Amino acid sequence: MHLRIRLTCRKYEIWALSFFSLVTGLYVLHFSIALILVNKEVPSTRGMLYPRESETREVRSLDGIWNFVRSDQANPTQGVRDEWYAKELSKSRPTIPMPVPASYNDITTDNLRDHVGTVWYDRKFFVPRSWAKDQRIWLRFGSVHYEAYVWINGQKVVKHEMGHLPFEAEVTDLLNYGAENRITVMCDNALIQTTVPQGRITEVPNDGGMTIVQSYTFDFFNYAGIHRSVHLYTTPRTFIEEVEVTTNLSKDATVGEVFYSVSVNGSAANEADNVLHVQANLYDKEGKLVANATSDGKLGGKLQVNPVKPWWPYLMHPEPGYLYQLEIKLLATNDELLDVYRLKVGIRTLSWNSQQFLINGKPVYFRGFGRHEDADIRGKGLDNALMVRDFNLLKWIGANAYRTSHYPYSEESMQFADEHGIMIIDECPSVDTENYSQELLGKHKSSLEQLIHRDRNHPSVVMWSIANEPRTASVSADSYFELVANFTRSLDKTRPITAAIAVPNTQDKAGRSLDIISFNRYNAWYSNAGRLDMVTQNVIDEAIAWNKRYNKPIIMSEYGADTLEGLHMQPAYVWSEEFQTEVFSRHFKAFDELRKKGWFIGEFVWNFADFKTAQTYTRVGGNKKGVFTRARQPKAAAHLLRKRYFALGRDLDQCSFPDDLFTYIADLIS
Ligand code: GCB
Repeated sequence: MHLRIRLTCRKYEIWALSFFSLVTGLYVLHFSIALILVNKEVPSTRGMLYPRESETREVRSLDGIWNFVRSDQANPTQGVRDEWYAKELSKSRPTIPMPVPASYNDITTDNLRDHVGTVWYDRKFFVPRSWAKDQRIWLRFGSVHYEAYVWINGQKVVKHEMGHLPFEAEVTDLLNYGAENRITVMCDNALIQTTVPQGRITEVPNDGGMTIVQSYTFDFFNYAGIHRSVHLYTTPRTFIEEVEVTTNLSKDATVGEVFYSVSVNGSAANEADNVLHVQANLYDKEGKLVANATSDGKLGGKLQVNPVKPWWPYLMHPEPGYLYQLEIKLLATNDELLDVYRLKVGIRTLSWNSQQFLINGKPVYFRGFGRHEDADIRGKGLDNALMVRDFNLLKWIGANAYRTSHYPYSEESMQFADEHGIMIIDECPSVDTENYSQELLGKHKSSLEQLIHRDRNHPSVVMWSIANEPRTASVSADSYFELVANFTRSLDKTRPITAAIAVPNTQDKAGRSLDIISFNRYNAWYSNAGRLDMVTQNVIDEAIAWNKRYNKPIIMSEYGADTLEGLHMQPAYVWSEEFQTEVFSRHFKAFDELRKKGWFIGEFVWNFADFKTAQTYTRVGGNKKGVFTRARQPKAAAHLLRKRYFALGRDLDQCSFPDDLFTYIADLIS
């Protein structure tokens, strides 16, 4: 069989050979006329609370060194057909050690980096005898990119499609208690026209005959593997499956309200004479109880906090990121304690209109970054050291926001953003979307459903981004984005919707469906390269045109220039540190003009740090538009940006300057 045919059939085969139903349609035709798209339902996520220990729950990490096998590129389904999951992987193939969490691409010295298709992981673990008692055990993955199939002790457990998002399954009946167990994961990194994001797989000749090539138009490396932590956790038989929280503030911001609603899973919930109820306790940072309530059988209610400390962004208030702890206790009719779950809650309001975006009634001016989860060696694998360093740099430079370009970031980083008062524009993994289809629409909506389910309780999340640089000039984009935006709104009415658009405003068909318009443009780089005299007016003109067309608040969501650290040229020349600094400065001038208009609400540099991309002649070791290097050290422009972000903070939000913001030059200058 030709490789292409095998690959085209691959997903059918895997599904048919394993345990789930059949998916349809792999490659999608390019339609030049508008598609008739139907608003079909997408499956709803359940459960998936971040795994936390409590007096009723235990958590165990399965992170560490796993065994790893790559499939033959030409035969990606062989492992399923030959049932590699039925025994240790090493019995089928020689294995190599592989860290979890991490991308597998940059770990070895051979070309695993460019492998296309399936890879396999397994490891053994012990489950204590005590876990066999009256409780349930769950297996949870923080994320596997792009598609994952999981077995425990050779038994099917779960299949999940979509990178950067968590999934879980109950494994109570599959485990050996007080004994050894084996977990096997097959991961598939192939991106095709109906995955989110889209890619293409082609069969091309090479020196050895024919080979498979993965291509994609988006500008970051398609890192793959078990990217985030793997946990086993216990819950009682009847347990708190979901907690949803929304908040409100009185007009004078002195009284806060926390609305909570809880869903329960388990047999006790179905017993007619057992009216489950919830006791909700809210504690402040010092651990003092500030509000409590007991729900009725509807398992929801309201807590009132008076006086309240609202959640504020970094530099907008002397005490940013204030979080309360919400303790949810699930009780049976006789007040028997069934389950306890605790989460952090920030009390704040969001609102927006055709001019402004406001937090707690105060207009926000975003000063931030587009970023990537990306690092040397570990790729997109969760790395706490890197995460803490990045937040230190964000605070050092005076940023108050970032966009999770171009996919959901780790849950741990969302919690960190809550704590530090960094506002998040939370983006789903739809990047460079084109060739719109019904199947793609379903997956795109599902990615947003999973994202909103995961992140809805984070005070740091202030906006949903439903796409980056989709091809919105096409006729089909019109109804496609209307459906995506309306679906997003139906899931969360408390946050505005944006998308980062790059087509000319005259051609765009998505903006009418958004609440806030974000645009990406590279003046003096992709257009008029090197022409620093062609930045300021172009930025002003384009922002005005977007605002005129849609009468909505405008953000410049990307601008910047590739910069090789250590390359200096005076006068400024492309790729030099002087050039990046000048490009920024010319944009700042435009932004200050635009700010006077009242509807220009934010500036986001592309990018926070240098990052890896696919190999092309336009990229030297990756995309170098970082203000920081990939090793997270500042380029010259970082010092300029820092002065601007703090100057904006002082002007708009009355923050104070850090002591080391200005270097002493002379008595004459202050
Ligand atoms: C863009 C994309 C971003 C790229 C950037 C660039 O417009 O949104 O993903 O990395 O341009 O540097 O080309």
